[in-house]
Amino acid sequence: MTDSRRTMTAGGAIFPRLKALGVDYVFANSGTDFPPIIEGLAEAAAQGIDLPQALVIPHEHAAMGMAHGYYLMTGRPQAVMLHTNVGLANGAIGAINAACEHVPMILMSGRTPVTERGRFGARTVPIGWGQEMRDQTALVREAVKWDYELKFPEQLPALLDRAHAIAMSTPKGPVYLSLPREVLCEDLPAEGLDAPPAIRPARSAPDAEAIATLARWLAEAEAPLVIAQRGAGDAESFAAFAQWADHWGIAVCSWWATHLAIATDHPCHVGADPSPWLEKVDLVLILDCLAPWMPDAHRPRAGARIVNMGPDPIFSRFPVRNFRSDLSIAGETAQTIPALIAAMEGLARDEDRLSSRRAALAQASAALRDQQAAQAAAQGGRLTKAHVSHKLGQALDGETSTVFSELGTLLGPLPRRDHKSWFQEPHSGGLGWSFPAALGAQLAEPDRLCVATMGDGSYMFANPVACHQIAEALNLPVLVVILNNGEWGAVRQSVEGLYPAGAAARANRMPLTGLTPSPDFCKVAEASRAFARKVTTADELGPAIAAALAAIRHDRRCALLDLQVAPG
Ligand SMILES: Cc1ncc(C[n+]2csc(CCOP(=O)(O)OP(=O)(O)O)c2C)c(N)n1
Ligand SMILES: [Mg+2]
Repeated sequence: MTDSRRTMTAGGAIFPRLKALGVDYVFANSGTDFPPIIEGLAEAAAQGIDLPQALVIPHEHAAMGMAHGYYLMTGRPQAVMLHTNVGLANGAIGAINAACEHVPMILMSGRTPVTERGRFGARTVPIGWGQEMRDQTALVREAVKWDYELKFPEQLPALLDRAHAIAMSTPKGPVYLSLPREVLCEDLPAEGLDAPPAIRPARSAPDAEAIATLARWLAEAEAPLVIAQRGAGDAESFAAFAQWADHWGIAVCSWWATHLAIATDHPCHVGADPSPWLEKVDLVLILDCLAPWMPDAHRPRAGARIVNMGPDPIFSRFPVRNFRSDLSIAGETAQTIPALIAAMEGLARDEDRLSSRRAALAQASAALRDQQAAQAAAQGGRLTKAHVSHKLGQALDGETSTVFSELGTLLGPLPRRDHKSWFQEPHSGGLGWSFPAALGAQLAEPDRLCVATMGDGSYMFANPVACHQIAEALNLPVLVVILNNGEWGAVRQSVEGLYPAGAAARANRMPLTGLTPSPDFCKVAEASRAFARKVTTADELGPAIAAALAAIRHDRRCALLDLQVAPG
């Protein structure tokens, strides 16, 4: 309990208020704007006030990635506290990723002192002048749902309540609060900082009439297809969705899925390629997809009904997104799916049609898995992304695990079955995400096996020295699997896609895509006393994964595998 007679610095008051809002950790990277925050935090801790744990995170991009991963595991609000404009700039990619994936977080950074003298907290070092900006918030404004700069200390609790409510309202996302040092240095009463949130977040419920229409359309459809990118909601709605797809014989496609919506070996899962299905289906339910297909290459059948459903079904924040929507249904997926399933109960069913549809889907889905198994076979002892995915899948079988993939292992060749078992890099593509996201997930669930798989480029974007330091300091034994092809393969493939017979594709070494000489990534991991092993042949892979898992289980050490894969 906070004491009504006491005061504390506004900087310190941030922490008890965040605790009351349900924040477990503050991912922090401090600077000269932090004295009132650090002093207030120490004071509050000494007084036995209930606080979130404040963690030193030695790179802002890692702090943002950890908050992202922690949210994916828990669904709880996140807080990240950075240093003025420069820390905020380093965290900006994380804000862009969080915005794209609807990850709620209260992002804060100090504001360099406004005053030059004569006020407590005024500028004391030249960076007070050097870090001043006319509009610091501009660094992240496009990525956040709301922003504000604290003006008076007594505003702080109410502003945090508002920030939290906006971040957690549908569609969720990051918000930003700028914190000038002089204001943080002022005192405010400690009383009431532990009161419950003053503003509850608004959760959009799906419109019942629209749900009834969709239910009718789906029941009537000859060949319906769901394209799902951001999962199927929570554990219950995920399970219900799988049963529903089977019950109604509905194809589910995971084109560029960042979350798992359905088990990869579910008989209705038709894989990641929508093209063969789009041509024949008469209804497409786009379930929380920013870009459900590639308009340049894919075309839904003429006359097919197209429905967009998700927290923001028409993605109003994005300037250009012109996928047709005959029906748009807003709501959190964990609510819209059960509502849809309930609305379809009792609707007329043509059992013969449904069972032949189910059988055709099961056949297509099995054929896809056979094809993936053939691709995943070791090719002359060389490692490929598909083979690594297959072997990792075998090793993870029976484990409660989550794989974060960033140009890493492939969904399908790596079977995934559970809600929260698979996350792929956000569509905003701010690389360096999977390693810190796995660290955040591990912090949330210490007993889960958290795996970060990524390309060699993505590993370097993650500020690996900082991430390994965090893994050791916070005892987060994640498995890091680098699919090291010595290049930015995605960039090379993109050039080859646009200019297949061009000069760059024909060059011995394509410009601006090579990453050789490849660093000895094992030494980077070993610098923070992680287990590390480099693997060059397919034969070595199984034993290396087993040894890495043993180091994680028995010593609770972070483990890294540097896998020399063939260019894709
Ligand atoms: C922060 C950031 N910088 C640059 C890019 C552009 N980019 C997209 S994919 C890619 C290459 C990724 O290389 P790697 O992780 O090694 O995977 P690979 O394509 O080789 O499998 C780059 C540089 C990006 N998405 N994000
Ligand atoms: Mg690479």
